[in-house]
Amino acid sequence: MTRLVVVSNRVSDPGPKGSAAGGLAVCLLDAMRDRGGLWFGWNGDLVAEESEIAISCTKHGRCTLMTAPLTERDYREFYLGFSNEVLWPIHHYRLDLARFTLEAGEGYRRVNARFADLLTPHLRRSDLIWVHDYHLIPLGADLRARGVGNQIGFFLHIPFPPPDILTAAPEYERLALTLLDYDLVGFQTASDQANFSRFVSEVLGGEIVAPDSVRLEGKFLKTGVFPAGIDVDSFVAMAEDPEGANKIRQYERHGATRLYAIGVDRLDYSKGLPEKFLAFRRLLDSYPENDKPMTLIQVASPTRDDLQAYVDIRHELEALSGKVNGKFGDFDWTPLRYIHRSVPRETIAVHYRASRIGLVTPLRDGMNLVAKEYVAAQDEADPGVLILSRFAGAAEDLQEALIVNPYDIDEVAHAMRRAIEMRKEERIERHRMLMKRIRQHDACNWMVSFLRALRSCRGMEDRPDQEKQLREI
Ligand code: GDG
Repeated sequence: MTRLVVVSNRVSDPGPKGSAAGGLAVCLLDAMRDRGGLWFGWNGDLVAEESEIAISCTKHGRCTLMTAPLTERDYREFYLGFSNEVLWPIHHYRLDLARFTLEAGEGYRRVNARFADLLTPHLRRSDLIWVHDYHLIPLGADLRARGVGNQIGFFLHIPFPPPDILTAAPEYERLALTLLDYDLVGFQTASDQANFSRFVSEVLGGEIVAPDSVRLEGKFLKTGVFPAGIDVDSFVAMAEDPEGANKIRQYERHGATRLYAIGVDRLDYSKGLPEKFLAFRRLLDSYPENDKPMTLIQVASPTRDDLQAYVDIRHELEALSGKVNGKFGDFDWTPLRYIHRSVPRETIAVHYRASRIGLVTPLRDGMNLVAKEYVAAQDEADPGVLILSRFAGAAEDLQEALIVNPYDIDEVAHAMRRAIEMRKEERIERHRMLMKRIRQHDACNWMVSFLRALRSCRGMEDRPDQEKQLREI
């Protein structure tokens, strides 16, 4: 059978099922446990010198994890610098937050080239290679330069913005050209795919052959839309855990309100957290004094806190949550429970289930798996309501959510009020449709449809010289 080789910046720890963060990791691990495969990437460790970099391999059933550390300099230039201070903000339409330096660009190229150097000797002729996300855009081209003629696919988890935004990034043209070395490039939504095709035609001077293919300088590239999903059944099981429900009942007995809204986000400026807090404050303002309509629980797990933009947003949220609690809090009520640490996945699942509202309001998001997890966790006989930003990729599919513009504080506050007052029959009907959609696009369908599309792309026969080189490695 064809071996699957997955390459991502970080490799997930394959703990017990359900412990990995994100349905993506869970599904990839499940699939690789079943069919065997190789997962290559950074193990999270840092070393001082490049000469100290060595590959380590661990076996988990039929799945091999092959990892390597980065140097401290790589971490600064490749990871924090180019990946997270250039590509992340630009792909999330935040040109104002992008910080470009020559060292960062050079570090990005260096680490991608090194990944290719480390991986190439371990590849087999028939491997199917799947590269993930914005850290590794040029990896396909780096592998081709080393004679790798296998089918190589790339999936972008984050948005692909319109050409006007991307052209503000120095070097983006060169970077986008490297995408043409893949056989298949996958996007979360049709609008990301269309933006990419426009970039190829308007900026690079290529041709849009069809909505799912472009041509440039004799290279032909297939693109596709593959919405990322979650492992629905494992999430349902976690949310239904009776012990979790007991815990919730205990603290409900001590609180002033039984209605909760929940938000779970990495603490990232793309997630629209200050706007969410302001909308919640607007909701509380709209009720008569002394009414305690709802508590907002916001888990904001720490992320990339070596970067100034992340320190700034943390300070902003601390100030805002303090203001809301200062103004509306009471002896028996903390209106906004802001949790700035990582919480176990099982705890998140039972809190989704106990919350009348799932408040998912990013300013821009590739997909947003939290929206899908919230839906999966609901009690189908008395479900909560998903409020979802129109700028999350998930909104292309989850139309039965209350779709909002996250910049419009009044609109979000109004949607919260509507969700509080929504009759059970309407909640059940909306939830039934949403459940159908998240099952249609679950993690396994995402992976299977991507790999099927990749396999049907042109193969080695197009590159006989590269095949020869590969044999010689
Ligand atoms: C990228 C794209 C795209 C969060 N806090 C905790 C925790 N989480 C889990 C959530 C969810 C995952 O992390 C976050 O996934 P999202 O999809 O919401 O967002 P990103 O991390 O930005 O992911 C995104 C995704 O890739 C997949 O393609 O949807 O657009 O940006 O699973 O539950 N998990 C635990 N503790 C926490 O405190 N255990």
